[in-house]
Amino acid sequence: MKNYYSNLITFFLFVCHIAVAQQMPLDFSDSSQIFSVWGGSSFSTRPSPTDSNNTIGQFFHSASAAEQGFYIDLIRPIDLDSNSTITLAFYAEDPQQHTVGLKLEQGDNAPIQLNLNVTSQNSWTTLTYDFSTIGGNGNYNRLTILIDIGSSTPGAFFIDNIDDGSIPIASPPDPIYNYLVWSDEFDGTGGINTSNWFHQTIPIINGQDWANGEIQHYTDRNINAYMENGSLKILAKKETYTNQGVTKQYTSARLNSKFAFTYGKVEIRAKMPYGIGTFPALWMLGQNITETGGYWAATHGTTGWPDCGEIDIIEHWGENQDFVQSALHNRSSFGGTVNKGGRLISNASTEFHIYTLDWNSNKMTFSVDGIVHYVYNPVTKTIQNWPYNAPQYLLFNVAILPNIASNFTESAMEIDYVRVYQTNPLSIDKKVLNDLKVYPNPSHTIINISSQSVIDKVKLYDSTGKLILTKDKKPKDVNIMGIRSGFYLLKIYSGEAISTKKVVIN
Ligand SMILES: [Ca+2]
Ligand SMILES: [Ca+2]
Repeated sequence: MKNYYSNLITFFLFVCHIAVAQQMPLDFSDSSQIFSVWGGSSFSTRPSPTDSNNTIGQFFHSASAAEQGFYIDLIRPIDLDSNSTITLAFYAEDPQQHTVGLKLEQGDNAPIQLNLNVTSQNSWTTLTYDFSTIGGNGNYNRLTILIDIGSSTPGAFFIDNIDDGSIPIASPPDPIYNYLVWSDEFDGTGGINTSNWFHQTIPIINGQDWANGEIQHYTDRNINAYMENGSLKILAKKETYTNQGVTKQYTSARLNSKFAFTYGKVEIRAKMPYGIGTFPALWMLGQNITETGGYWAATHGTTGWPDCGEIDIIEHWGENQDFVQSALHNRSSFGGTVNKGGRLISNASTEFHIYTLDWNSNKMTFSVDGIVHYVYNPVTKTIQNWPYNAPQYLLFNVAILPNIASNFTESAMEIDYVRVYQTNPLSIDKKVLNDLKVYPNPSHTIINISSQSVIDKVKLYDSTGKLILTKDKKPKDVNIMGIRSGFYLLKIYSGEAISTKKVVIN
């Protein structure tokens, strides 16, 4: 969401710069086996023309630039000392001869490359690259594929089973986030639900301006954010408005969620606004950000941007209609960040699409309508590239950029729902406290917690999985006065142990 101009420049240089870490062999069965591209190439996965159950890579050489290609950064390097040979299966639909180059980079030694010629119309041919023939040795982290370099003829080619003979390291399965912990379906009418959302209206730069050269004021009026027909509308308008003593010609809204969380899946069904100069975003910031006027700043603000970490689930620019982008900003790269990926979807401004972030301790996966377009997964996580082990909150806004069309009057981003899922609290109790007691149960005032072990914190969830309250600082009881009667789950944390007790509030 930040530093729009440098983002835009980088966007034109690297249309789809994706830094995916992945392991050899590559058979494209894992949705994170995505090649990054440059020079006008494009990459996607698809079924094999000879076996619809086998996923393969489609490598499109556009012939629009002198040099173009495809690369993938590996979580575990290729080790030529163990095995100097790499094989891959290649398939072309035309009868021409093609040159397929394999280049190894970012290694112990200088980059090395082998080129092989192949004619393989409508059939798979295995190409064998023996790097011992050019003295290759040591480890390499990046594998690059170059097809028909220098040729002016475009073509789409299929590749599968890129194999260096190594055995992948089994990684633990990703957590499954299917337990709803927070949501807003926007079923009401009128203004936003203020138990879920906060209107951020004070400009963050000297109380006067927003980032990226944006020219709007954000207001807390229902005109700019309201619920109608089952969805939230954030309406950007052309109108003269004064806030903090500064008069501007456009208004809009910027919402902060009053819910923050670490790890989980966020699903947002939304429709973008329309018009050159509109700049909507569905995004997140670290709860610890010290940003002026932000909902959490007074209670949790300790850390500036970008060290707090920013997650842009989706951004859209009106002058680049239907291109949606996901990006990360943190100390390792911010402003014109390299940590981003996007794709074209059809009808971003006229149809609802489901924008999803799946965020666990290992990686973030961004998708639209279930199709992954970006995975962020630094091989070595540091505070610089991975401040994402702490709570983040959601922001929804529509910004106006200086290139707004002169005939723009208003346009809305519509959000049908936002849903946050985490792992089922009942499924992750690893070790329980055998002497744990919660009483009285049912209760309508206080629930006492007793155990020989020190209780670190407790969390209370309602029957839909929504987090109702968290109490830390070694609680001995939970005050449940004012909470609606019903069935609840109380999760109790003590060291490694997590116990869940059913409680009834009456
Ligand atoms: Ca395959
Ligand atoms: Ca809805």
